[in-house]
Amino acid sequence: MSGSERSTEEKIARLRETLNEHLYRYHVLDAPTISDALYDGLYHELVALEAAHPSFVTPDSPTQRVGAKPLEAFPEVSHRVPMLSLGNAFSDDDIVAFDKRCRTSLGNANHGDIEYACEPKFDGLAISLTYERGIFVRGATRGDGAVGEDVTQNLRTVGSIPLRIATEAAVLEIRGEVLMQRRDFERLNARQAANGEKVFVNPRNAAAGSLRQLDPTLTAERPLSFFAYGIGATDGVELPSTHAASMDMLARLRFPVTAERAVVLGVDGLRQYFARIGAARPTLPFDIDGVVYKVNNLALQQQLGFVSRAPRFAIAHKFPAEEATTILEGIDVQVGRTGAVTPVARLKPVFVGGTTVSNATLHNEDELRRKDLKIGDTVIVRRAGDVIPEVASAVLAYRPVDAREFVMPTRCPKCDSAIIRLEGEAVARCTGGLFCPAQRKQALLHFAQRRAMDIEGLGDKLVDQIVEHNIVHTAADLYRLGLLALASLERMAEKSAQNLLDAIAQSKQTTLARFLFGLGIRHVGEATAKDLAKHFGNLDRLMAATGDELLEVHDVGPVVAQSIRQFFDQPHNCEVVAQLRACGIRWPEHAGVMASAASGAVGAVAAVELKGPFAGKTVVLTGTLATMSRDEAKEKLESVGAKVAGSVSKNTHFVIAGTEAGSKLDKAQALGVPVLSEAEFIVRLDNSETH
Ligand code: D41
Repeated sequence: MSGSERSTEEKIARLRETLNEHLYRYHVLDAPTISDALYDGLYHELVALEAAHPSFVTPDSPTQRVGAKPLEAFPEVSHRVPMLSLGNAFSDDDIVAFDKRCRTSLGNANHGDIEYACEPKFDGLAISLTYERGIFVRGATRGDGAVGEDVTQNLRTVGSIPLRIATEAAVLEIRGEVLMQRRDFERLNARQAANGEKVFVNPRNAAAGSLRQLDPTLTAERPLSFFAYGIGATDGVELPSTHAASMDMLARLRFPVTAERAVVLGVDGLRQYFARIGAARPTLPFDIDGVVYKVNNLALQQQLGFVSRAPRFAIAHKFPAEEATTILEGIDVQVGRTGAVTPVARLKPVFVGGTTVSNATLHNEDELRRKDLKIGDTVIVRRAGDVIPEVASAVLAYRPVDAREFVMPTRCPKCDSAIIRLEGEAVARCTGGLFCPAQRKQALLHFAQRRAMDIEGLGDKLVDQIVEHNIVHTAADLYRLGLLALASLERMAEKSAQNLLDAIAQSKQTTLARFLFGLGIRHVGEATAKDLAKHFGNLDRLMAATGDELLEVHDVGPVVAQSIRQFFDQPHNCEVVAQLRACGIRWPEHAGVMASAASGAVGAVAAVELKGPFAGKTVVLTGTLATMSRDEAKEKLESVGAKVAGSVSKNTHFVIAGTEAGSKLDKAQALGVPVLSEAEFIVRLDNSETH
């Protein structure tokens, strides 16, 4: 390299440092020290130098934030460590219960009040940023927690996200929320309106829409912000021992971390924090929908672990619902799967809690009377975050003289059968049963859902059509569908009709628990269906069980037992079950807990064949898992029918790789054995049947 080249390279490096420093001061510290015009001047100087000397361009140059080409679609990214979701708390009682759960679970490991790290709950989109040896290499949306979308080039345009950080770590993954600050949102909407373009309803939607642009130059024009709230996968870094210290570390690495974070002690500390942030909420520059509490000590977090996909060590405490007033224009009725007739408020559309609401459930007749709602009333509509909207009350002072009382119809609007309400029951029901198209639709959707028979592609619109055209009456009819009947439906090409038939055929191999849940017996949810399947092991035994025998099942009480008995006492239901079996629906049967207990046999429960991704598979664990210990992972795998082996061979079905996985991972890759990330592992566990 010549002397002049060296000095050009140095000049470029200096400019880059200067510009990065000003970006940090502007976007993260919110304290710029130079004017926008001066910044732009320096920026264009760098652009010109880099254009003349392309070999000196580095990935962390501020010029690399823009200019990437539009994508056709976002590629998928597997999260190495799952992006868990957060449980919700809405009341002081919920918080007391959360603290109690933590203290109880920690038992002796904890003395006195628990220390909690608290932060506002940003109302944006959860994302992950991966840095390798300090360079930003990948940004992804949360997706389902296991697999998200690669939005790297869009995230590069976000000024507060550093393209390079001062760490030697081989991998450091930062998690946080992308959002749009209120001021930026107002400005963007004004600009959109002036250009005759779409105006966004709220900052969250604006942020989501901006992040999901396939053309990064469009994202670059949208003022997005980022706040970090956690750390995901790491490799080659020592993490501090508390969440608060991790956040301090991120702040030192120049990530935006909220100034509103705090560490408090016990429930009283949580209450004070909630009150403080609640009071500050209107003056914050961005929308928040609550606060988040996390057990501060990371070792204790690890010990608390998680349930399903939410950590036990953290909870989101949501702010009370937002309210708005509007007019109750009418009350319609909706017929559900079990025939329950629900009054639904038809409202003059009103903007509340971030969205426009035009319908709200009124639950049942008694609730309606208790609230004294009349058609024509001015009503208060309430909505909290992602919770369904409800009509809280009527403003009696505004009641018009011609306000009308709601009268529950005596006949079903869908099938004209009688609607009756039994003594002591809150709900009125359509007596049409499966004769009623509304009930039939709901029953079919329930049967086909992922957690039941899992018939992919059998959704709302399709069920509407096959029921309206009288092509399908019962679930058994699904298994007799032909290509011709399906292909004649609206928006149904032959290819999608065939896909649906394949999905229906595939659903025949199932488990007893899924099948039972799918039948839609009142009070038999997924958990009860699993308990019943485990207890009886076989459908005929369950169908023949007396009320008393049913009561022996774990968690089955008199109401559930009676409902099951009533279901199988209906010849019609037994007929459908028989038809379904005749159509080839199969599940592995076993002796059942009841049978083996009765015979006095010890350990006589036949090896149950489970359905699921790990059933009968040989799995090897390697590396460190972030959300559970090695023993827990082994236990979980075994409970879903896997065999956990110590070494990788060509007979290994999966290797589950945590962070810092070593030679086992190399061997798996050499042998072509599928490797799962921790996140993929957890999502698959969730889809597994357990012993
Ligand atoms: O501000 C937030 N929206 C926020 C979200 C936050 N401050 N902390 C969070 N912490 C977590 C855990 C404890 C699971 C790492 C979160 C989220 N999760 C989260 N965001 C979206 C899904 C989960």
